[in-house]
Amino acid sequence: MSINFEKVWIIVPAYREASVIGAVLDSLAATKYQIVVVDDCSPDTTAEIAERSRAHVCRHCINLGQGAAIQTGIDYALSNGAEALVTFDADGQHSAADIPALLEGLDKHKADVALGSRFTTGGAAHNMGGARRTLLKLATLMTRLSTGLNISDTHNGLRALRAEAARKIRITQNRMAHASEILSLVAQHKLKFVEVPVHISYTDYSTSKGQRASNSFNIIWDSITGMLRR
Ligand SMILES: Nc1nc2c(ncn2[C@@H]2O[C@H](COP(=O)(O)OP(=O)(O)OP(=O)(O)O)[C@@H](O)[C@H]2O)c(=O)[nH]1
Ligand SMILES: [Mg+2]
Repeated sequence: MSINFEKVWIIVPAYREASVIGAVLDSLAATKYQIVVVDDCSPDTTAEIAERSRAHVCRHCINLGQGAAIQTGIDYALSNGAEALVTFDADGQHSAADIPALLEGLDKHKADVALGSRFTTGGAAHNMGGARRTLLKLATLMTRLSTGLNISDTHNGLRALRAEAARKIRITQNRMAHASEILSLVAQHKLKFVEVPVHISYTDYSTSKGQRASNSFNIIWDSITGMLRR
């Protein structure tokens, strides 16, 4: 089934991104896709800025984490007739120019999920530090071993899902472990996936605000306790 691009929804989880979200939404507004920003109870003007764009805006009344924000966006998009969904960070690290290739990945390969990869041929992680690269390579190896999926990247927030796949992938990990959970669910439901090269930028802003290496322990802990709860 080919994708009706007007029924593609871009899901933008956002927390304290007032200084960059305007530019991110401008880059997305130039496309023909539908956009939903999920403001995760930001104490700044993230939601107000998003409301001035053509994006739909959902607001969490308490801060829950990126995983929960994505699940809210998925629910909203599915209830508005989405045929495909793309998850796209609000902090300026993702590029709208990568979205057509992700959707083409779904279309051409009849895939359920298209996973963005910084580390496959043609992908890039601009200005990524060496320590983070090593940590991500290690995390990718762990994900390959735990899920059996032959992937080159993990914890990459740029991905596309068909609506049927998004209905099967219910995220219960509210915080950052959702990225591993999504890959586990892809394996569990035997969803067909394809990797697509994408470009992720590491700016001074994203590095100062983004994830610390020490948060890896929280992600591993959340993943283990999440698996035990299932
Ligand atoms: N950190 C964080 N981000 C959230 C939250 N809720 C939504 N987000 C959004 O989730 C996206 C990813 O968050 P980041 O902290 O940048 O995580 P990351 O991109 O995986 O990690 P870095 O590569 O270090 O930037 C951003 O668009 C955030 O605005 C939250 O509670 N905490
Ligand atoms: Mg980031």
